[in-house]
Amino acid sequence: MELSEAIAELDALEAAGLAAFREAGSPEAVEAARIEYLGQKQGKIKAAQQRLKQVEPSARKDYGQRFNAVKTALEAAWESAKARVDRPAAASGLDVTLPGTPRPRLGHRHPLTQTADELIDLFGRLGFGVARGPEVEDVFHNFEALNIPPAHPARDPADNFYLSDGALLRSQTSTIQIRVMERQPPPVRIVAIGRVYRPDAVDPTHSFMFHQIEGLMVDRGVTMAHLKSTLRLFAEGYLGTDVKIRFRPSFFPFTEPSVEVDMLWHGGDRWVEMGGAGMVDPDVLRAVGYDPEEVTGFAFGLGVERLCMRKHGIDDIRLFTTNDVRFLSQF
Ligand code: FA5
Repeated sequence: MELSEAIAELDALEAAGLAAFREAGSPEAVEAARIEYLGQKQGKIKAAQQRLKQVEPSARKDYGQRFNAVKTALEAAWESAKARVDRPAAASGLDVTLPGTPRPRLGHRHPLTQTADELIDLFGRLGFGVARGPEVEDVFHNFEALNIPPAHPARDPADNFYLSDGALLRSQTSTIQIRVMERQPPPVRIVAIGRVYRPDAVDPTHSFMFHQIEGLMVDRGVTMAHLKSTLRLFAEGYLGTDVKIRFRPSFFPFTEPSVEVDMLWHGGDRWVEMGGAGMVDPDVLRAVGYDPEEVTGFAFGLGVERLCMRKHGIDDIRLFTTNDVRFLSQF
């Protein structure tokens, strides 16, 4: 074979091979071009190499040189085609060095929801299960079963949100004590968290809607000592071991004796009431069918907003309901 003819074939092979790799748009197409041109068995480069034997011996050196150049060019074209189809984003003109789109801002649970979960968790570790009750209550559960007779000032329409037909928005979570005891025999050890409603004048520590966490423990031999140590353990667990709380004698129609529990407020210059508590009145136990000669119990009802405020140094209860993200995003 004439050298010029053989070289012309190599030129044509190079041009066709380069075009094939340039036009291959997918990993499959690149692989097909590789097999066609660079394949070990039947590739066109292999065939061109074998053609060396047909070239006159004196021209083999020139043919060999040109052959090596074509082979190197096709291998390089294969490498760059591979890199191109492996990175389609780069080939499509996407500039990966541009600043990204900001991640969407995720919301989170309201501080009071977080507080409720923490309180339930803490009392859970002290052995208290969780109970629930309705926010729209009847007069029986909100007052009567709690020893609050019809003429009692706590029933005053000015102090409650009455709806129709002897129903009202519950003014305390103590209603749940009754509902739990109606449902199950002793022993009982539960907490219940929920909203309560009172037409109180609003100030930094009072709202007309707030949350209470109610606790109830009824069993043989439950005493005031159990109540005090439970509340102290809870306060230290939630507010830290350096918290200062104090118990004051008080009165509730459904507990005897009764106490109020205060916590030293942030700043340390005044006491704020955390909740009410006491030993469940024997009449209340009797009304739900428990035998006060057999079992005794304690109950407490604590203000959830105030606990959260004391823990996080919040100075105004209204912040919980004004939906200011500068406040909410801190939790
Ligand atoms: C009661 O509601 C009783 N049911 C508590 C109780 C339960 C006593 C079981 C005995 C046995 P009191 O009205 O004091 O008690 O309210 C309890 C707590 O709720 C208060 O100490 C305070 O922390 C919170 N609280 C009361 N009123 C408001 C209000 N307007 N805004 C925010 N928190 C309040």
